[in-house]
Amino acid sequence: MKLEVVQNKKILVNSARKNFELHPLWLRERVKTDTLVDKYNDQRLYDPSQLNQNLEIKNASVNNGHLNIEFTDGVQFKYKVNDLLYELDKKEPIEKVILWNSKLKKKPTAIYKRNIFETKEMYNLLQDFYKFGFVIFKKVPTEDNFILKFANSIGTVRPTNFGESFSVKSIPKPNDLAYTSIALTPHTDNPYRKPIPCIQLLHCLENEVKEGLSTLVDGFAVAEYLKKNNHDLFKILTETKVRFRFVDKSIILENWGELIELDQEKRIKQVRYSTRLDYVPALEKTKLKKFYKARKLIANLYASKKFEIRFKLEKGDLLMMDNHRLLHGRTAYDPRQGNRYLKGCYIDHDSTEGKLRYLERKFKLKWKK
Ligand SMILES: O=C(O)CCC(=O)C(=O)O
Ligand SMILES: [Fe+2]
Repeated sequence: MKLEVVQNKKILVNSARKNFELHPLWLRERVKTDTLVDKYNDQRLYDPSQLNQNLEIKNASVNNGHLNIEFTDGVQFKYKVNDLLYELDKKEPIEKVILWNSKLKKKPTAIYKRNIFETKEMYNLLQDFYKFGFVIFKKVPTEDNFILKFANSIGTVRPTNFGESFSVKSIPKPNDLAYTSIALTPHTDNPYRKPIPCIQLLHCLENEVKEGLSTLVDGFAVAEYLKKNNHDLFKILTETKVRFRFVDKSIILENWGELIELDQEKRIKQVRYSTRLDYVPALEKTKLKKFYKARKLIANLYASKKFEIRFKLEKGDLLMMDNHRLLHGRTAYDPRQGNRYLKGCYIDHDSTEGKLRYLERKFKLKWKK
């Protein structure tokens, strides 16, 4: 990508768009002098919509990696060409998603160390998180509630009515089946919340039982498989909104959504699945017949050996997973064999994306030369 000045006043960029002329106002909005933007936070001190619509470039030249411009309103600024090119070519920080199934060779894993959150390794791990929908950190200190420190070092914890964090262990009179020792079939967490928590962290503090294995499934891979192999049933799952509901003593939470939600470009955006909490609407019989068939098929795919990975969370392991993409579960265990104690919490995609952009800037990754 190249930037050039023509006749002292036209700024042309040559990239995918050949000889693309930059609008003078677009450039003027990006002027960063002390009078126009706050020097402490980079935020504009004026409303750019009020700039003169006929503003033009009076004079421009490129020198030593800088673009010098004088505008017809008298404002002058020296841009770094790289900054402009970077912005013009800016992509989302996230690389391509890699769909996986039970043949996944290597789980994305890292050994935790203090200050990992400030390293290039963390940048790569966050990329892995977006590629695979999960990462496992090993040897995370097993102090109770370390998970909150961990989560707040990436972004900000998202508290719920279960608190800032929650304890996953078998207890009497549980308000959720997670707090028992029975098997949990593949599910996404909390589809009844508005908004649904984006990312779940589960930190294993104790695991002395033989079973209680963790299961993970790539919901996007299953949805893509269904789309390819049974488009009709895929379609009904993308068109039927189901009600999800959680009831406790002092709160009733509800939200509606498709088991497979598509975005405007018809790409898979989010999956929801929780057999414990879903209420199918009373649709016309033939429609429901099809929906039930589709739901059974996707449930079988989620639970199948073709898609599920199964592993034991060891003491100190911390699993971070995308709750909009992956399903998780666990096998049943016998609490008489010993303690099994996980601590969980949620963060949102803002946290991971924000950290990725920050690390990208810190290490000047993807920065145009
Ligand atoms: O016990 C487990 O491994 C998982 C429990 C669970 O599904 C959850 O806490 O969301
Ligand atoms: Fe769960």
